[in-house]
Amino acid sequence: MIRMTLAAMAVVTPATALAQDGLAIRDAYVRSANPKSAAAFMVVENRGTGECRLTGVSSDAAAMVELHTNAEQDGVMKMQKIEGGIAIPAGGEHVLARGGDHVMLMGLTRPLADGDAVALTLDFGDCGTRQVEAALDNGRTEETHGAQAGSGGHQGH
Ligand SMILES: [Cu+2]
Repeated sequence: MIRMTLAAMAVVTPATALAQDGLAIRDAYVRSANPKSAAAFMVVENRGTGECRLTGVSSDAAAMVELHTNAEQDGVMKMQKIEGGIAIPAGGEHVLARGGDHVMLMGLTRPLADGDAVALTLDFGDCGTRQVEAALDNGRTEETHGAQAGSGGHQGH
């Protein structure tokens, strides 16, 4: 029995280790339309050989942090909590952008001003955690990820 367990671990461990080394987060920034809440956006890249799943985010800057997406409901775009996390495939990336998936910060411990940095801890489950600092930038336009433009009806971010 012990021999079988060791063999199984030998198969699983290398892929996991590579995946941990392969996560990169770029273009992180925060928008805040009111003193109570904010939304964080970023690109999560997985250069590893195994899938990683963003299961949750925590921050000292807010009482509650959730993964949200926008989905059309009865012709209106509405924010919804993402259940089960966001999978980032090996060799792929996931874009959190305005009008789409985002990190929602609710109950800000203090209002944010332009340039204020928010520290986020991203929990990737088996792939470990990552720290990212995202500065508030309400004037930012999403020229690099224009696919989200024109989705409309998304007030408050
Ligand atoms: Cu939201």
